[in-house]
Amino acid sequence: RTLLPYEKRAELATNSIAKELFNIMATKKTNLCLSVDLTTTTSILDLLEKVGEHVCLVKTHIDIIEDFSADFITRLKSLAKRFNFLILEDRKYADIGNTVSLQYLKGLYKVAEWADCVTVHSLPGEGILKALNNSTNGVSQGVFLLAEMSSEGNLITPDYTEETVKMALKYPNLMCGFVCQNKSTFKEPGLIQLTPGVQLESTKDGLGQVYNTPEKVMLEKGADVVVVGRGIVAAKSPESQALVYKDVLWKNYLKRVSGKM
Ligand code: UP6
Repeated sequence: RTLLPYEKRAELATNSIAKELFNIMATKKTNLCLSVDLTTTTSILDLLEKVGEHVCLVKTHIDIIEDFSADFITRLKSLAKRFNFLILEDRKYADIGNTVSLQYLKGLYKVAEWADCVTVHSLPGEGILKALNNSTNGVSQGVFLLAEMSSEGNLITPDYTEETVKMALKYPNLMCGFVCQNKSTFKEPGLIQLTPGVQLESTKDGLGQVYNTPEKVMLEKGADVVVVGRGIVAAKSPESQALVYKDVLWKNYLKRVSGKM
């Protein structure tokens, strides 16, 4: 899986968002996902004006924003269109199917109306995927299922990871891929490995986050799309730092698919 170029893997994707994301990566030559973990709409929009051209995916935590409005979503969507990136709401749904369906479609944020894809825990069982599968209203959407986490001491076991992958494979039309840390987690080349916990500056934060380098996640750990948050967002110049991450990730991607590792 990890030796195939993204444009080939686009052809093998069974979910339309995964296909689009592979194609965006191949076209823009970036596999950087920016996690915009900021709490005001202007700070997010200003940052995306500067770095939108360098990313394939923007990951939001919509519920940390203090001045959320429908207008913010309009602006975010127009940036996504202008710069050709997709939007992942990192909600990490983890309840019974019925509740998750309501959380996805309703409430203040109406995630289903604007997010191309969302993150979901497998913990509650298959009903969570059934619920999301039935909540599409005919629009394209995708799910990244959490098969592993980056944080120290997390309770996910190898068995849980394996069962998570099995569950996902029953929903090929819904599944974009996995939030995971290792290349052995799944084999299917049409699915995407989204890997957070990446930074150049530090190896951990004070609250359990563990970081690997861009080179390690690309060459050893099988990452396809790489999530960077504070490595860019908290940098002195987020714009130039985004470019640094984009370049080092792409260089290692090219090395990986060239087979000369
Ligand atoms: N995230 C992780 N690890 C996981 C899953 N998700 O860090 O296993 C998310 C966090 C955060 C981002 O919720 O938004 O990825 C990482 O941010 P950071 O680069 O600032 O640590």
